[in-house]
Amino acid sequence: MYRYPRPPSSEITPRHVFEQRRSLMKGMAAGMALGSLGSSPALMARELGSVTDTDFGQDLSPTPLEAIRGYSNFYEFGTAKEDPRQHAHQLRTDPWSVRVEGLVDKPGTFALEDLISRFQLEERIYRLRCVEAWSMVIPWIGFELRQLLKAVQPTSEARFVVFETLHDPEQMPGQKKDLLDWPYREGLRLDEAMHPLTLMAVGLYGDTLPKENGAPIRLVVPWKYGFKSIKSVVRIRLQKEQPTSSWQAVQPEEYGFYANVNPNVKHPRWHQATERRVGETGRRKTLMFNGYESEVADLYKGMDLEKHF
Ligand SMILES: Nc1nc2c(c(=O)[nH]1)N[C@H]1C(S)=C(S)[C@@H](COP(=O)(O)O)O[C@H]1N2
Ligand SMILES: [Mo]
Repeated sequence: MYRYPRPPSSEITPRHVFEQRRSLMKGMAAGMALGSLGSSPALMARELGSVTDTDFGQDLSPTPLEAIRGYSNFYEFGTAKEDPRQHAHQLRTDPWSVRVEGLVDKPGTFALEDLISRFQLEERIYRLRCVEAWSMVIPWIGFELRQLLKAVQPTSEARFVVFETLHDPEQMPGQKKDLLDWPYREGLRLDEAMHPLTLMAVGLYGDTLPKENGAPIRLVVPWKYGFKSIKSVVRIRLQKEQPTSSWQAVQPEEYGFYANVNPNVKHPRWHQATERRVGETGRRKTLMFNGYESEVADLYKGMDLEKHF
């Protein structure tokens, strides 16, 4: 179903991802096919393909762009919520490429513009629930990670997918501090990575990704706590062993490998049964798997979710 909750026009940046894409593909034949598009995000979303709204309730009105940009976690640029907005401009995102390697038949280094032109982009309006018990609703633009994984052809040995953020302490001064096991690293089971909800986002609100939100390409796994959705990805590796994520490495009792949003599994520091939607005053009940239970529960059938938190 096509549905685009239209934000106030002041929140829409007029340049949109398609103009970016057109300029990236300047001189290429594909650029001509995009030439007839109008500038409205709604039209753009329709042209991109489907708009997936997996919630039939009222709780998917997107959080204003200013809040999404101004309240974020990106420890490479500082630990306060407003730090990334202030400092992420230092990140150079062009040129950018993503190396995909490990247990695959066709490893490769993909330039960002190749990923954008090769895979079907869609708008997906997803909840994002941070383990710190705040949440947002973000209208992402991206492609399903499974498209990229299929392209590199995982071998029968591959069980897990590891993601890494750029490691460059000159551009990302937070990496000079002993906060995390840099570069920021996350992992998924291969079946989680192949799930159709799992996105590689290259934009939000109809534009390219703001740097503070993980430009130019980041992972989005909407049923897991936000820390799994690693930003500014440069490397994806398929492997046999379950990896240890950067957060798990520093605080294994707080951050598990699975990190599925679960109101029934306690966390030592934050109450997980409810959450504060950024911009709202009251609290909402946290939904099992962040509201995506019907789509993802099968992935965890028979697993003890207290133990595999
Ligand atoms: N590289 C990197 N990725 C990261 C983080 C980070 O500090 N560094 N923070 C994570 C956390 S804790 C959250 S909640 C989300 C926040 O994404 P947003 O700022 O786009 O809302 O990014 C995740 N990805
Ligand atoms: Mo988070």
